[in-house]
Amino acid sequence: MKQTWRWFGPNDLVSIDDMLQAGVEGVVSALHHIPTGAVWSPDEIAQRQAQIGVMKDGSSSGLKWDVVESLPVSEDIKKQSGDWKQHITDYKISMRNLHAAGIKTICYNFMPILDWTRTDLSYRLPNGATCMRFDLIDFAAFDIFVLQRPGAAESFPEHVSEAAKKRFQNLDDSGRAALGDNIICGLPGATESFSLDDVRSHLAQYDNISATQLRANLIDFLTEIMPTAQELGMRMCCHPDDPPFSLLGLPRIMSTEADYKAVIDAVDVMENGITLCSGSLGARPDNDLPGMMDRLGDRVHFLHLRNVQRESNDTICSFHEAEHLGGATDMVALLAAVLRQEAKRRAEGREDASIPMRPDHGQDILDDHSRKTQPGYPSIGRLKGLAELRGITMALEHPIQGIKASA
Ligand code: DNO
Repeated sequence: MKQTWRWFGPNDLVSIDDMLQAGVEGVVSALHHIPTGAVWSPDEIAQRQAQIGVMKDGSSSGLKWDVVESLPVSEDIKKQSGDWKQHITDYKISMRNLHAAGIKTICYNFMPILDWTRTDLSYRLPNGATCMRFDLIDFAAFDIFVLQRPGAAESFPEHVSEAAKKRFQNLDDSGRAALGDNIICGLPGATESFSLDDVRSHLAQYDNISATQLRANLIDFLTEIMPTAQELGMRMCCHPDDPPFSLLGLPRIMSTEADYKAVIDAVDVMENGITLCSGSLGARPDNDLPGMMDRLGDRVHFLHLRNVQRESNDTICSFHEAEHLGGATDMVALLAAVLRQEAKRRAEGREDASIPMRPDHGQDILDDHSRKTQPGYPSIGRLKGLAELRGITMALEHPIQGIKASA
């Protein structure tokens, strides 16, 4: 695995110098300031590469921009509305520009309207660390009483709607406002932030788009871009829905192994790949992460390694972000599956035998509480996660263990 780290650009309070000291080997970044749908020009790409390449004192960092996360897919492409064909043409130009700059792995997602979603950005754990949490009752309270989406109350199990009513009644004005802000103001990396009215009008545009239709639109998008990806040797990797179930009545189509299998089978080329995010997928009890790595591994082009603590065993449940080795996913088993996949690729002579991974998210611990970085992306919490993942990997790869391609 290549140990990478997400960097939001020059405004990120975690610097290139910081990540070097964390032992990072490569960088994941995006041109967040460019509006979704617009072409990423060679100049803009080169500028970000230059920023990644230097430390604060002007010396070389030795780091490169390895993975784009994300080259966003426009709402028009997802809905096949408006200028969607032009957006696809422009998407392919951005792919070509990135390839010309030496970048060959692109992460994207196909979540309608909202990217990743949490209700609490600073949930206090018993030891004083804080983390991000998705509370289903809070989310239902937002959906039913703040957004007042028609049909919202009926879309949750009765006990959830009842609990949401009580929760909302007990919140003061600032609590009610915070609920909405956390959900719709956009988490880092999300392409947009919305007002309540924006959300309502966006939602209306999905009234006639079923999950089947959205999947067909994703397949059309992939059918369009894959010839370019194949020509360039560009690895495209679709990030799962986070959380991996429908929100606000919207279709979500990349939440399970079966979802990935359907899309891989429909556009069956190696460049049509996966961002295996153990945290997003791990929020569902029916997702077996080590098994998914074993079964879909040859298409996994990028790994997000993190863990969640589910707070019930229901498919749609509350959860919070656990330590990287805590929570629901057996991280040792998952890493062993990754190493098996890498050994197989090496035996096959694949150039992508080393899969880029990043320690995804982290709890806020120690000095993270005063630095106030992007929600979910603290320096020390991530460094701890990376160090733990690195330790396991090193132990599994040690000759004492004898991991073999055939194991
Ligand atoms: C959250 C992230 C997501 C991810 C996009 C990928 O931390 O993993 O925002 O970057 O969904 O397209």
